[in-house]
Amino acid sequence: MSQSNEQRLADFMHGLKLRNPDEPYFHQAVYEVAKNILPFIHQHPEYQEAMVLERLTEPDRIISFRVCWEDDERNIHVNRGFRVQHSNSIGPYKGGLRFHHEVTVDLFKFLAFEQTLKNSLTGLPMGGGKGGSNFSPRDKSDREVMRFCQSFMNEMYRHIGPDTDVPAGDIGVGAREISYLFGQYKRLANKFTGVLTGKGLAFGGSLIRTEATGYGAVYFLQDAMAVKDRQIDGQTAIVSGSGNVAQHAIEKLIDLGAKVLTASDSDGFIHDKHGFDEDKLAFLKELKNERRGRIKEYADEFGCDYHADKTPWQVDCDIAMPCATQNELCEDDARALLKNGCKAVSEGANMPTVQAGVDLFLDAKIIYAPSKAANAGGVAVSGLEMSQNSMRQTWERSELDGRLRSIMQDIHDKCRQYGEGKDGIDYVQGANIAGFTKVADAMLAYGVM
Ligand code: NDP
Ligand code: 2IT
Repeated sequence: MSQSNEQRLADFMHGLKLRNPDEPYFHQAVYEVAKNILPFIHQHPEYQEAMVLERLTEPDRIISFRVCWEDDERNIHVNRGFRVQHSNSIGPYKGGLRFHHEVTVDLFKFLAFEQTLKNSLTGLPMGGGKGGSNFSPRDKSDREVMRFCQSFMNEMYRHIGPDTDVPAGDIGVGAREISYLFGQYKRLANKFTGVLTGKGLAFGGSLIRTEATGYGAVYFLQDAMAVKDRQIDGQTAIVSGSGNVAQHAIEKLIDLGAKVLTASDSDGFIHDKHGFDEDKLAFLKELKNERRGRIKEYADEFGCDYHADKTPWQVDCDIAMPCATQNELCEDDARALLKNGCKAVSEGANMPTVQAGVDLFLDAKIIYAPSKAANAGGVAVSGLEMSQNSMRQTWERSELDGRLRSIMQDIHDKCRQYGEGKDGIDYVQGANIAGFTKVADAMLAYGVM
């Protein structure tokens, strides 16, 4: 990077931090984008003159509200709900809801900003948003989760709509939570519309939506490996997480012939030297989705190693797929992966790698598929769910999987177009520029707002 690009980045980040103090996630996400976009807009002064990046790093609006609910013992709890409506330049706000005890406005600002660029990459007409609550469904009964979701929607419903803002799931928000949320929206608004995605198949949900994020991250990896004449078959893979994204990344990796050695939750990870097979994956799904148990029970069931309070990144592998949470892969983890022979990283989670780790992967020139490109399959199929709802039609599984496959290939190719240099493909640069230009062009067209 030339001195002036470095200076531009430093100046930009200085201003952003002054405007958004104490928001390290948001700073991290914007830094990773601005690093690529500032040199790009220096070459395209129309974006600079219109202050597009400054405008794009200021959310359209942030909504915060009180959520009261009663537990099974009739104790009253007060949580906080959020929705960051980041940008509706190219479509209604669209993005998941996260229910987790550690959420903050900072977290949702980073996720909503990333979502805007990710959704742009899908090629579908969706803006970006994100929200949720500092409520954790863990250790709550179904009825408690239901009462919380209904109370959350009592306020949320006035801010969303099929042409306004269309939430979906994320950490802690799966099929059960979406069903309760949708039921309450329908009751309050007296409308049956595609206001949420990830719905059950009986009430407007789409086939392949459950699988889409994990499958999509593996499809992206498949295309990136094909550029180097390599394939997934016969590779060893390590995966973190054991929720929606991890389960379906593991499923597709196995399907394509990889040996998957690990899975994790917030208590630790299992290391299964024989690798997952269909039966073991079925056990994991039942454990996590039905019994809502801990990953240690997998080790107890199959007699493999369990490492409490550890992440899987020290395990030898060809492929690593972080599919749990942000900043779960630190600088030392990235060093260990490279030292142990990892040749490809595809991110199912959002921003799972710290910036220093990203820099190490880019310097080492391994395949590094950043989250906003690699995990876009989930929201892409959400976009297809919205289309089906609008048309009051349902498409078949093979049709939807085919569309997901081709959307991921298209995202890969766009990233390649903007990220290919003499040393290979920088997918971070490619994803950032390709995602940015579509949103930026719409903003230019609208004038100053
Ligand atoms: P789930 O709630 O289904 O699963 C989350 C998994 O991550 C669980 O195994 C959970 O363990 C683990 N986890 C959560 N927080 C932490 C933490 N602080 N430290 C360690 N492990 C943690 O969520 P999803 O699978 O849907 O989401 C996973 C990631 O993928 C997130 O980053 C999400 O933003 C991203 N994503 C999800 C999409 C989707 O369609 N669902 C789409 C695109 C991205 P535990 O049960 O112990 O909490
Ligand atoms: O991070 C994400 O892309 C998601 N949680 C999915 C969002 C969606 O609207 O399907």
